[in-house]
Amino acid sequence: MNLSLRETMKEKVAGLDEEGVLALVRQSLESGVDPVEIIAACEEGMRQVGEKYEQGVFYLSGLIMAGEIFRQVLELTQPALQEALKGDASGRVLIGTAHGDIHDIGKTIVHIALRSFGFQVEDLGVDVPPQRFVERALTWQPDVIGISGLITSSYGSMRETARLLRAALSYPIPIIIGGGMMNEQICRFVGADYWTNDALKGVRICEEIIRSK
Ligand code: B12
Repeated sequence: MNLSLRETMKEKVAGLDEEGVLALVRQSLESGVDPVEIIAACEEGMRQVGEKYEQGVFYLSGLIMAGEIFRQVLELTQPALQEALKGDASGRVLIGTAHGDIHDIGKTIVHIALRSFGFQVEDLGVDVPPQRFVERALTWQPDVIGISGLITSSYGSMRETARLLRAALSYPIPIIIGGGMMNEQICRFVGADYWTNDALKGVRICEEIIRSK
């Protein structure tokens, strides 16, 4: 994707220009632009929407609109994304968004990417209580747990989820946390093993975990 297309797409998302974004995405897909790059450009636009919300330029309705725009971008790009991300990985990944958090766009991208690469994925949805992760992990015995969290107030429930999982499972379960604001410090606070703010990096971490088993 060239720089000007990337900038235009980012600006259209940040400007909540729904029709403009969708037209540009369609056009880009038709001309063979990598769907991963389309998602990345839109993700940057979403970050700007968040900044505008923080600055008081947008209200909650702006976040809602941005979520709706990205949902449609995902719908449009999903077939090309699945085609682009093929793999023959094996392993079970249990994912969900932390208790108290309802953001699910990033988690859905991770879900699509993991499945496309060949993983079995079970998605517990959003606002998942720690005990629900534990119950499902006990019956399904996943190889990896992935928890998504975008708001600061979700870090406590991520930490509780990790604590309960470690206490309940008879094997050491690798835990990855993901979301735009993740960093090493949050990872340590939560007691997770890995963190990322990039779905494909998450897939690579899962591949590495399975390979080293
Ligand atoms: C859209 C949006 C919403 C939508 C979400 C719609 C939906 N269906 O998800 C709605 C309107 C619901 C919403 C609500 C709120 N939001 Co909001 N939202 C956003 C926004 C603009 C974009 C998020 C997004 O989808 N990004 C695009 C995706 C693709 O990126 P991503 O999630 O980071 O995912 C990528 C990676 O991180 C990674 N990843 C994500 N999860 C995982 C998991 C694993 C396992 C792995 C491996 C990887 C991985 O893969 C993805 C692809 O690479 C962000 C801004 C931002 N900077 O993120 C604010 C933001 C997250 N929201 C924020 C806030 C404050 C709220 C509200 C509290 C607002 C309110 N007053 O009610 C509520 C919270 C509701 C709740 N209890 O959860 C703040 C959080 C600040 C904070 N420090 O806590 C942000 C940062 C905006 C801001 N800058 O102020 N929001």
